[in-house]
Amino acid sequence: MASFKFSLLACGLLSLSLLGNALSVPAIARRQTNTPIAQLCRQETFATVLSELGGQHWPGSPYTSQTEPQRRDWPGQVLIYATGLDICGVRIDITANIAVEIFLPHPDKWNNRTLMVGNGAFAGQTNRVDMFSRALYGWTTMSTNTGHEWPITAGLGWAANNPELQKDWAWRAMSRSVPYAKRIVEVYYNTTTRDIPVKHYYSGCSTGGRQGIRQTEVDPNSFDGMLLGAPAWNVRSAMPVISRIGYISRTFGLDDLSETQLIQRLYNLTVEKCDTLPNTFDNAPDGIVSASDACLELFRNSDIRTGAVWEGLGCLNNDTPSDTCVTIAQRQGFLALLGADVFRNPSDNTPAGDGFDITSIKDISQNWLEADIRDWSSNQFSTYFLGRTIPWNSDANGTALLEASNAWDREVRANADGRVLNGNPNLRTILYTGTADGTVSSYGTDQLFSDAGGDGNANLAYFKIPGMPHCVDNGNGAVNPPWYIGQGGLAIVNATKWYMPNDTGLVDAAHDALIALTEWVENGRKPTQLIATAFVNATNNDWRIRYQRPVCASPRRQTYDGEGDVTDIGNWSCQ
Ligand SMILES: *[C@@H]1O[C@H](CO)[C@@H](O)[C@H](O)[C@H]1NC(C)=O
Ligand SMILES: *[C@@H]1O[C@H](CO)[C@@H](O)[C@H](O)[C@H]1NC(C)=O
Ligand SMILES: *[C@@H]1O[C@H](CO)[C@@H](O)[C@H](O)[C@H]1NC(C)=O
Ligand SMILES: *[C@@H]1O[C@H](CO)[C@@H](O)[C@H](O)[C@H]1NC(C)=O
Ligand SMILES: *[C@@H]1O[C@H](CO)[C@@H](O)[C@H](O)[C@H]1NC(C)=O
Ligand SMILES: *[C@@H]1O[C@H](CO)[C@@H](O)[C@H](O)[C@H]1NC(C)=O
Ligand SMILES: CC(=O)N[C@H]1CO[C@H](CO)[C@@H](O)[C@@H]1O
Ligand SMILES: CC(=O)N[C@H]1CO[C@H](CO)[C@@H](O)[C@@H]1O
Repeated sequence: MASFKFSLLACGLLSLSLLGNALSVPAIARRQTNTPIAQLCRQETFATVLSELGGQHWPGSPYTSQTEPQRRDWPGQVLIYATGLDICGVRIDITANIAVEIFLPHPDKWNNRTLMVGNGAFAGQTNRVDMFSRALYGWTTMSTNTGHEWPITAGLGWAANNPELQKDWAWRAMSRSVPYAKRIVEVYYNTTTRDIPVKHYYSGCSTGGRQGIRQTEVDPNSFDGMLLGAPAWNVRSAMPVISRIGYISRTFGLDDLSETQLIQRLYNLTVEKCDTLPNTFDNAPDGIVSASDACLELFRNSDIRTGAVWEGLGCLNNDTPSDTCVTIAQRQGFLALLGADVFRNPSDNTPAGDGFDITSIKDISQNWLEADIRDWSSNQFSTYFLGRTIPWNSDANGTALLEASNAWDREVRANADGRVLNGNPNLRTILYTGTADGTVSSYGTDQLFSDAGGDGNANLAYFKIPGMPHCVDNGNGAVNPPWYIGQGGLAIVNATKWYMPNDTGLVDAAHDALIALTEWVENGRKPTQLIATAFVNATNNDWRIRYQRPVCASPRRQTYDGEGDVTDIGNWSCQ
């Protein structure tokens, strides 16, 4: 099996690098029908669906204009007859702007499952990397462009004065793409006549997580199982809160750039003070703050001028700015960034945001404090989505932004409601988040879990991964904790990283949450724990295993037995 996986992936990369040259590759699986993929992957094969559902088929049109966006591209050109891989790729423009893309493995290699993968942020483009990495393992994968073709790096201008495009992004592109893709699958594999019991899955993180829930609201029968990471479900509050991050960072002087140094020092201090904490479940000296709530309390309860907990930042009670001093204002700004208490909904005075875990400070910094991002997340959101520029500093409590954002969501309907994950007997959901997530706060994901019925929902399993930033390790972690559970979205980091480590044997229900989900949906085995993996250096494509640790489904928690090597999985259990 291991060598099968290896040759499959190796062949894939080889033929990609030769850009579709007809090259002979070794047989990688014995076919039953022996029908060459080129014979199946023809425009005529899809003609039925096209005439039935409308849309336009674009065989083999290369996506040369999209090599850069989001680094999610297939490295090379589009495949339509990926002969060496035995995958048929097809893109259909359902409307003038909504496209769906589908990768169809050869029928003899198909695992009878489909996987819709989600997108990220406001970017418009099909997510080919997540599609590709699972198609190699026999999944039929599909993805929507969310209704616009626009690299995230080009900002949010695509949405300007265009609520229809915004609705496509919010839910409509997905709602058109899912049934369309399913129908393609039906026809391509002849599933009805052959009586194949197809199971439909979903995997996405951040906006991708939100899209899965939103699609389930539109059609509760869309999927049999969903793997949802840090769903950005609360868009209407999150965007104003992100604007507030810009406001706070400027007000408290966290944006002058000794920033990297400053943020690193604040982060280091949290680890120094909270790596282990008495009277909490975190007794592991592993450089990872697991009991982050208790840690935040420790900092909040310590006098900002004289409290010993702040000592490591220099200039305690002597607020003279210097290279080695984190000023009192900056310390206040640090706490303000983490809190939701400043920013309240105008209607009912409830906190607009959920606050961030204390160790998410590096993720906050990387994702929101940098000047170019701060501009698009605050000003561009209000300018292009809300229809008028509401500057980050127009209103200290954010009332104007929040009101406009709530009004916007009443029309566009981007927010997703976790209650839809409860009470649907045909839907199993695995939800996960990282406690160092500074983009979609893990407290927000806690809220979603609670809305969805929490531990009382037998069809829901929730994993909180200590030390994991947003969706994936985005390269800012000095610690690099075990976070890998086969989640989607690694394409955000670097498209050359096909997330499947082909040589580590991790593509199984113990290590890979999507495989665990299939076990649950198809065999009734609900996952109670997953083994999370840290690699030697994922940023550098070095996928050798560094160490592993269990992560446990709520309400249990990964617990160190108190003795021996903290990187030895044998010294951990779910309690
Ligand atoms: C898919 O379903 C068909 C029909 O039930 C079955 O013959 C085949 O073995 C299934 N394939 C897999 C990989 O389970
Ligand atoms: C579908 O399968 C049935 C039964 O095997 C077969 O008779 C029919 O020709 C197939 N249709 C297509 C379009 O392949
Ligand atoms: C933070 O801690 C790391 C790891 O201990 C260390 O390498 C780094 O120099 C520290 N950074 C600062 C700014 O203190
Ligand atoms: C927000 O600030 C405005 C003034 O800018 C004030 O009128 C309003 O009462 C404040 N709202 C809340 C909820 O604090
Ligand atoms: C991992 O690789 C990246 C990219 O090459 C490099 O910048 C980083 O220093 C490496 N990290 C470690 C811990 O070696
Ligand atoms: C992706 O990673 C590869 C290998 O580490 C590196 O050469 C390349 O520059 C990276 N690409 C981007 C866009 O970061
Ligand atoms: C051990 C092993 O087979 N590793 C391979 C995994 O896939 C990459 C990409 O094809 C290869 O470069 C590795 O050699
Ligand atoms: C149960 C178990 O595997 N314990 C391990 C704890 O860590 C030490 C190394 O520090 C191992 O020797 C033990 O086997």
